[in-house]
Amino acid sequence: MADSEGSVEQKFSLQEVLDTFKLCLSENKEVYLQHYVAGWRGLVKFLNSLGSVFGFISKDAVNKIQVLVSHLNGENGSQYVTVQSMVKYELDNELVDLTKRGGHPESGCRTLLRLHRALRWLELFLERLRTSTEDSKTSVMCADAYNESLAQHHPWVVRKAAGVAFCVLPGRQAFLEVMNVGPPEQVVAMLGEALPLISEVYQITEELYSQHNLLDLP
Ligand code: 1Q0
Repeated sequence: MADSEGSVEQKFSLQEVLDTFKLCLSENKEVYLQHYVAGWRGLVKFLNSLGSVFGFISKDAVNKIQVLVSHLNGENGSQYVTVQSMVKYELDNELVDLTKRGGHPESGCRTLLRLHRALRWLELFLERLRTSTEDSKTSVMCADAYNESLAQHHPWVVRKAAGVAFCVLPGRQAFLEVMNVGPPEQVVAMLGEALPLISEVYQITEELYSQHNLLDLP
């Protein structure tokens, strides 16, 4: 099937996501927006392969990716090269709704914050997956990670829908297989490699947002 960019849709591979997260950090530890967004694209590809029950989640993620891409490709795109430069540019130019939603519902800052919170879920979930045993349930790992992170930012109805979706996740073995890495031990090894990267990107963004009081953007 061809995607919107006309290229042939490829299978998800964990390696590919790992590579994009590797590219995310600059030498002085700034986060490149382009690669951050590419990492999410890879994850959405994976989510789509799990079936239409996850459609409402992937739709929201795609919307957010698109908002960020349009900033990147817009006339002020050069201000959006890194998350650090985006925060500075949007704050300096009063382009962020800080306390209630208003004139800037699609600021880069508030849009990225939603993905940033989801990255914490990903980190917690993948760590559970990495240390899981054969009889562990992906639905439980996923729900526990969600309740510890993203759920705190979601209203009841979204939490309920997410809970339903988690129940139809493939079992651990099938889940590891669709990652297209190889046998379970290899997936576990690759997760061990991916997690510190994801975690570092998360920490750097978290600190930046915290310094600028941006962690509760409406
Ligand atoms: C594998 C199962 C995936 C489960 C994903 C867990 C996240 C559940 C989130 C459900 C909420 C989505 C509905 C929309 C919510 C929005 O209201 C909310 C706030 O935005 P706004 O504009 O209303 O203020 N949006 C969000 O919180 C953003 C949520 C983005 C979630 C993106 C999840 C992408 C998941 C990718 C699958 C990763 C699979 C991991 C294995 C891959 C190994 C590297």
